Amino acid sequence: MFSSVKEKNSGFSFGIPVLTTKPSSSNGLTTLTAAPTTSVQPAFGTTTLTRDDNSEVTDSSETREPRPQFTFLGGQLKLESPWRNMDWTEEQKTSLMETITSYRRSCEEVPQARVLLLGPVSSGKSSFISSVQSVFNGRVTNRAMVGSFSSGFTKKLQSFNIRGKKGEDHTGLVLCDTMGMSEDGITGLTLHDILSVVKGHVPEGHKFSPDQPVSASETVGYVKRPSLKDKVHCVAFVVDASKITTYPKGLSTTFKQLRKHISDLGVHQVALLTHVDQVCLQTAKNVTGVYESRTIQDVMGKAAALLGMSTSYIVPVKNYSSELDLDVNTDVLLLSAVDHILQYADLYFQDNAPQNKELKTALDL
Ligand SMILES: Nc1nc2c(ncn2[C@@H]2O[C@H](COP(=O)(O)OP(=O)(O)OP(=O)(O)O)[C@@H](O)[C@H]2O)c(=O)[nH]1
Ligand SMILES: [Mg+2]
Repeated sequence: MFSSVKEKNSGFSFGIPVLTTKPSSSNGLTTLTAAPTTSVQPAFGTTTLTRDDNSEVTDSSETREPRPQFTFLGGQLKLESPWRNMDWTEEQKTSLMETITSYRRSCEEVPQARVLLLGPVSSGKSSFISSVQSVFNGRVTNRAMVGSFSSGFTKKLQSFNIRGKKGEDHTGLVLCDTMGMSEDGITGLTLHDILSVVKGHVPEGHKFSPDQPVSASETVGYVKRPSLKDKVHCVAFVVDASKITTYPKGLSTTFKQLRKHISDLGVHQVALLTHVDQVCLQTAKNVTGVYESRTIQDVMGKAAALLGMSTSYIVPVKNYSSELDLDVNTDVLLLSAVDHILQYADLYFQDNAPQNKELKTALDL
């Protein structure tokens, strides 16, 4: 039913040259430079990156054993073959759009799969929703950003029906946007409020406030007895590739706690690794290189450690941020992420479909 990406195991791990973007004055393009603190540890041969002060960071490790799996290209580490296979074509884009548009839950009771995006502030949650909408709209739009940029950050629970191509009905997917989660345990969305959303108690449009936890007595419109359609059916964590090594230490503990509680509710979880264009120059130039980039493979490993989940649940994504036009490769990557999410949302329905529930209960007895 779904066209999943196939993973290949390469089993190498290297340091990440974190790249920062600097707007170029004349042509409006961005240039990528390595942050001054970057340590470039890998491989053989010589790789040269430029610091913010334009001095060169050179890594020459001729004494090490050659590793034939990848080659250097333009100062970047490039694997000789991609570690996940992806078909970067218009046909693949069309096929993924059709799969997503025709997606129907394995559970009649629920009209749409509700997927909650969760992640630190500015990780790219709203941008992902906006980017997916753009693909289906056929042009780059920033609808999900309404009300977010004006106040700085997303504060409310907002659900977005993903519409099929122009003139077509809604897909079977609703993406739910929230406030950025707490990185320090003080600001941002709390564990309590997140679990209230997952359980389906929080009404649409609810404005989160760390001082006012969601409660039956205080929250206007609190859903006391949520039905299956009110609940969240899959959680997609969103983390920023360019911040993976600088997120506060406590964030990993928060993610792991959260994952345990969400798993206890029977909800499957996946993750989106955004901003991949900001950690790999080749991918910034051409997103088809995403699964050939050693840097991104390495960041994926670090994201997996941060989230406490296997890399097979994580997909890289490049959101539309400053672009004005759609790019077919970026679309394929975005649609593959949606396809990936839907596979795990569907598992929830398989587990909770009345006939399967009866079977599960019988097996549990
Ligand atoms: N280069 C690049 N920029 C991105 C990407 N995703 C998001 N951005 C930018 O990152 C910034 C934050 O993105 P948002 O989508 O607002 O992040 P958010 O997670 O919704 O943030 P909060 O609502 O504040 O929690 C914006 O300036 C986006 O344009 C990406 O994949 N690549
Ligand atoms: Mg947002």
